[in-house]
Amino acid sequence: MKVNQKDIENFHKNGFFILKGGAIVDFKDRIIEDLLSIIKSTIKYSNTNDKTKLLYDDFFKNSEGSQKSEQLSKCIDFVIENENDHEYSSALYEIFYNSPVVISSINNKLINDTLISLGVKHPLASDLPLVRIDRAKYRVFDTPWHQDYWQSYLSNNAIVAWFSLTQLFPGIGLLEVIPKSHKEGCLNFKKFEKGAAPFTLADNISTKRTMSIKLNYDEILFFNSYLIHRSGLNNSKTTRITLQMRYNDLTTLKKQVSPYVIKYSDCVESFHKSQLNFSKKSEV
Ligand SMILES: O=C(O)CCC(=O)C(=O)O
Ligand SMILES: [Fe+2]
Repeated sequence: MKVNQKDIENFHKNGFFILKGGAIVDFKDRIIEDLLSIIKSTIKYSNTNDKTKLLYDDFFKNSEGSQKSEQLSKCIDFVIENENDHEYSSALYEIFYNSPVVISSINNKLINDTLISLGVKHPLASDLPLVRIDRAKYRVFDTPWHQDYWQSYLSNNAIVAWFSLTQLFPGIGLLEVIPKSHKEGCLNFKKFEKGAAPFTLADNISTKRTMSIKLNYDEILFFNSYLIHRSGLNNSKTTRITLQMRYNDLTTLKKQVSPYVIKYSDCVESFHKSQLNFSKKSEV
């Protein structure tokens, strides 16, 4: 699964490269195995009633014979069809981030070697791996035209590795990219008002050359952080689950700082506040 000279040239020319190989199947299967166990535990330890839990349990057991990506699709679709107010799918979006298997997938040799071949001499994580859950026909979280530069702001040659865990087909919302647009460098961006994404490009861009990236299960997309891209619309009946990993380069860092910020979570903050109120009350 070596990256050859032509691949490297095309990556620099077009701003993206697709890596293909059998080892990618094993890599994705391991992540899916973990996501499935998180889905099962989330339902099992929730406060839903025992009858509903049994229903889920039965469904999960019945899906076990299928191929991993199909099993993940079936299970997440079943959860989304049967939940109220995105109760479980919203929780899963938060929890997937905290999986040690997902976090450690950022240190994959195959990905690391590819990054080096594509010009990131000493890869550094610029973010934790993000697991996106894109529900069918749900537009709020679609990402408009943007560059990932604002996430990977420390290196000019930062690269994003993007791949899908569920099967990709045109209606599910393929990632759309504008080949060669990375050559423009960092473009101005502005606040995005129409959805959950924070930013979009400030100025109009030519979208004539837009390409939808259809990846097979044994493929991973690598793209330059300056490449202009956006979410395709998921008009299908099935959820799309994808992963993105972002890397800076230690040898080109503009500043030697960490992009991670330790944050006091809302949950801990409100607990502390309630404790403070409680102790104030008891003093009176
Ligand atoms: O997967 C997608 O639809 C878009 C992902 C993306 O561009 C991002 O999260 O930066
Ligand atoms: Fe992006």
